[in-house]
Amino acid sequence: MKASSTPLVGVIMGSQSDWETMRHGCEMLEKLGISYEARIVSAHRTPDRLADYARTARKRGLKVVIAGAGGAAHLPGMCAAWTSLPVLGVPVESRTLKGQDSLLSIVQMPAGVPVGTLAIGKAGAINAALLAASVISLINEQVAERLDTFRAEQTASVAEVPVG
Ligand code: RP5
Repeated sequence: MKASSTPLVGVIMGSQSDWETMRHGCEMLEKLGISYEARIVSAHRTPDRLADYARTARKRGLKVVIAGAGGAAHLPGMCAAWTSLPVLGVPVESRTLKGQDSLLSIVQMPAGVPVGTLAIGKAGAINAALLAASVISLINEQVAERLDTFRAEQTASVAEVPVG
């Protein structure tokens, strides 16, 4: 799925170190059969790469961008500055402040350029993929069906009585 020539979702992250978190979102996209690409794009270390990526994203057929970053996490906001596609931000858990810095950096966008912000860490990465699937389900019936199946299976998997 990752190597698809026409990815629907772009998953970008500020550093290789973010992959441990972001891979969970990519796994969910794979589970839902949604084509995606994963790239390291840093707002401060590779600013030109970010500008190129975000400015061409819509033209290349992407429908949603998921951007994960930690610390002074300006990647999602800067990405949203360059594209009007939906941008979903995943705050990566940082060593020193446990991702609270990432969360506040991403969530507090001034009015006018939105970033849909998810939870810190793995849950946020997975939910970003599910939210991207919801967006794509508006124009893709197969994805809508897979999403409904996922939700039904998840519901069925919850035991009524705790064990142990
Ligand atoms: C951010 O700095 C990245 O998104 C990453 O979460 C954080 C630390 O990056 P490394 O120093 O591990 O490359 O840009």
